[in-house]
Amino acid sequence: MLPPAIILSTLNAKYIHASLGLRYLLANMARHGGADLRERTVVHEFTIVRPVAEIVDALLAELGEPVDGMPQIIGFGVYIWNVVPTTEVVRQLRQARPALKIVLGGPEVSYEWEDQEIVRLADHLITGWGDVSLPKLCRALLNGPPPLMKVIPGEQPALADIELPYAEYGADDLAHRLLYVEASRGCPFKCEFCLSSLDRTAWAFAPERFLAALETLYQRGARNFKFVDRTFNLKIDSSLTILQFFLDRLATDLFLHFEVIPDHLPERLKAMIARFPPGVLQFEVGIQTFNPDVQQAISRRQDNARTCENLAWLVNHSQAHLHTDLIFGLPGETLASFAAGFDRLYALRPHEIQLGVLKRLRGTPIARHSMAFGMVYDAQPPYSVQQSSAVDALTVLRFTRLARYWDLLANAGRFPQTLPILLAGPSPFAAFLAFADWLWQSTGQTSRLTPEKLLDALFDYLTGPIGMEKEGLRQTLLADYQASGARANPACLQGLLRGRDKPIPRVPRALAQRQERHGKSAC
Ligand code: B12
Ligand code: SF4
Repeated sequence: MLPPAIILSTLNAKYIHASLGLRYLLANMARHGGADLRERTVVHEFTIVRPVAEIVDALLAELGEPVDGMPQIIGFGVYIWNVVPTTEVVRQLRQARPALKIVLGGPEVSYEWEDQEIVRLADHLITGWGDVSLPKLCRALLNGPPPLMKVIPGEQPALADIELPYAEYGADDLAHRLLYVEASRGCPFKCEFCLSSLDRTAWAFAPERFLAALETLYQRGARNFKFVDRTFNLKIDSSLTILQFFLDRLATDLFLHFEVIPDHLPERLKAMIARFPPGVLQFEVGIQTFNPDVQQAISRRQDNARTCENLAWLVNHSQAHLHTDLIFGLPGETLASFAAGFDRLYALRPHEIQLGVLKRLRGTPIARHSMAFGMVYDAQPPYSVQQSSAVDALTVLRFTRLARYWDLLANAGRFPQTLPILLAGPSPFAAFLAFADWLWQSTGQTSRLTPEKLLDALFDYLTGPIGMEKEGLRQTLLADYQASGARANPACLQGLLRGRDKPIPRVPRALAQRQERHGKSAC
C-alpha cells in the first residue's frame, strides 16, 4: 500500500478534545481537491503532553520511506496551546525530511505571523479558513503548477460550499471524546480581547443540513455535544430549532454545551430552556467585566442589568449548569473594580466562576491600548498580561494564585457548605483574597494541594486568624468531605471518620461531569 500523500496533524490540549478543524479539512479534500486526494489523506492527532521526539517518530513512521518523485505533505493546525511544541516538531521534521512539504494553518498563525519561527520553518501558511484553500494547495503541491506564494490568505466560501465534517468522527471519538459541533461561524460583536471580534458577522450553516448531520451522529450513539458557536443565542429562531431537536431526543446521558451572551434571553428561549431536565444543558456565560468604563474601552457591548436579571433567572428557574467567566487585567480594571464585579456575580450564585487573566492574542485589537493603559504582556504564549497602569506585577501574581485556589476550592465543588462561611462578610472577594494570601504564605504552594490539605488549611484558617469555634466547623467540613466522596484521613477530622467501612457514594452529576472549559476568551 502507498504511504499517505497528506497527513493532517495537530497537538490537542488534551485527548478528550478532538480537533474539529482537521476534520473539516479532511472532509473537504474530495470536494475541493479531488477524490484521489481524500483517499491519500490521513489525520494524526497528538496531545501537547506527548514528547516532541515521539511525535516526530510517529509522523515519520506514518510517512514511510521517501519515494522518488512522490511528494508528501504534512499540514499542522497551530493554536495558542500548541505553537511552542509544534514549532519544535516542525524543526525536527524539516531536518529529518528536507523534501517534505510543511503547511501551516490555524488561528495562532493567521495574524502577526511575520515574526513567528514556525512560519519561517514551514513551506506554506494558509491564514484564516482552510476548508477550500488547503485542498487546492495540496493539489498544486502534488500535481503542479507549484504555488507562487508562501503565505496564502484562506478563501472564505459560502458555508453551503463546505462539506460538513461530522462523518469524520470515528467510533473512538464518539465513545471517549467531546464532539465539537458548529451551527454557525463568526461573531458580530467586537470585544477587543477576542479573536472572533475580527469576524465582522456570523454565518449560519443551513439548519436542515446541520440537523441531519447531528441526527446521524445521534444515531451512531453520540450524546456529548459541545457547540463551538461564538454566540449560540444570537439568532433565537435557530437556537430554538436546535434545542427542540435535542428535546425530541432526550436521553439520560445527553449533554449539551453552549456559549451564550448573557444579555439576550427572550421569553421564548427561556421557556424552551426551562423544559430541559437537570444535567443536560451547560451554558458558558462570559461576563468578563461589570465595569462600564472597561467595557467601553474594549468595545464590549453588555447590558449589565439585563445580564444580572438573566443569570438570576437561569439560576433560579432553569436546570442548566452555569459556567461564568471574568477576566482580570483588562485595560483600566483595578483590583477594587474587579472585586466589585466578582461580588456582583457571586451574589447571583452561578455554579462556577472561572477567573482568567487577560491574554493578548495575536491579531486582536486590544493591542491598541497597550501604550495608553500601560499594558505589559508576556512575549511567550499564552501572552498573559503581566501588569498594567491599573494593576502592578505583584497584584497580577497575587490574583493568579487566587484564581488557582478558587478553582480548587470553589469551582471543584468540594466545599458547598464551608465556602459560604469562608466568603462571609461585605465582600466575598476580599474574604477570599485574604484566605488566598494566607494559604500562599503558609504553604508556598499552588499545586499538589490535595483535598485533604485544603480541608486542613480551611480548618486552620477559619479557627486561627478568623477565630471560629472548632467543633461546629469540624462538622461542616466533615459533611463536605463525606459528600465529596474523598476517602483519606485529613488531620482535622481525626476520630470523626472511624468506622466508615463502605465507600461513600459518588455525587452530583454536575460535579462528575465537570470538564475543561473554554473560558475567558470566548463570549
Ligand atoms: C475547542 C476550543 C478550545 C479547546 C481545545 C481544543 C483542542 N483541539 O485541543 C479548549 C477548551 C481546551 C480551549 C482552550 C483555550 N482556548 Co480555545 N477554542 C476552542 C474553540 C471554541 C473551538 C475551536 C474549533 O474547533 N473551531 C472550529 C474550527 C472549524 O475552526 P478552527 O479550529 O479555527 O479551524 C479552521 C482554521 O483555523 C483552519 N485550520 C485549522 N487547522 C489547520 C491546519 C492547516 C494545515 C490549515 C491550512 C488550516 C487549518 O481551517 C479550519 C477550517 O476552516 C475556539 C473558538 C472557535 N469557535 O473557533 C477557541 C479558540 C481556538 N481558543 C482560543 C483561546 C485563546 C484559548 C485559551 C487560551 C482560552 C483561555 N482559557 O484563556 C485556552 C488555551 C488552553 C491551553 N491549554 O493553553 C482562541 C485562539 C487563540 C489562538 N491564537 O490560538 C479561540 C479562537 C477563541 C477566540 N475567539 O479567541 N480552546
Ligand atoms: S467575546 Fe464572545 S461576543 Fe465578544 S467577540 Fe468574542 S465571541 Fe463575540
